[in-house]
Amino acid sequence: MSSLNNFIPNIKPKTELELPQGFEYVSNFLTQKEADNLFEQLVKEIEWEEREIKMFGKVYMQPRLIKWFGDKAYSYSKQEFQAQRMPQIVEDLREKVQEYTGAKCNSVLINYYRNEQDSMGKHSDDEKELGVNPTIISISVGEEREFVIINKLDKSRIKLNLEHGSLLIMNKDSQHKYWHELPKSRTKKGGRINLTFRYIY
Ligand SMILES: O=C(O)CCC(=O)C(=O)O
Repeated sequence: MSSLNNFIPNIKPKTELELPQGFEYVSNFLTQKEADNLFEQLVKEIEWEEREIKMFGKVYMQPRLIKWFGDKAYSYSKQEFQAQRMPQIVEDLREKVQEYTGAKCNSVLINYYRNEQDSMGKHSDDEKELGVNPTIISISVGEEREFVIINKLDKSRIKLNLEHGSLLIMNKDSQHKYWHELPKSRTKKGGRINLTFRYIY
């Protein structure tokens, strides 16, 4: 039986945040219980990978653990991912996400930020395999962390706390106009898992 309730609860996008066009945030996409359960199961069941990344000719360990699942192989930031079937709990979440957004997703990148030192640098999800205006759907569980949206033209920054059980949609031309990042935190943080569902062509 699915661990996720197919009923979409009283979800209201946080319009008061005045996010730029192409961003929509929903704080309570998952119930507290669903979000707790998802976090615990993913920590336990996923075979997390620690990967290297090359920057300015040097090799570093990525400051987070990752896992990729998808119907097709994918490469991003010079990382290669083989096609791999989603575990049931992730499959259930994909269905719920697709139902809410109307977008079709055939892959998911999962990031596990172990503590305040783990992070993701400034980037946009604009690989050609994602299509012209990709829809990226991001689910966060675990510790709340700050997510920063940076305007590519004027470099202005919008900060958004991604809460336990929340959903963030990035679509339209958002990947062309903005970068996003998940900076290290100055305050102590527990674990956080983020799943970004995408469609790979
Ligand atoms: O952890 C996050 O919220 C950001 C994830 C992200 O930027 C990505 O997977 O491209």
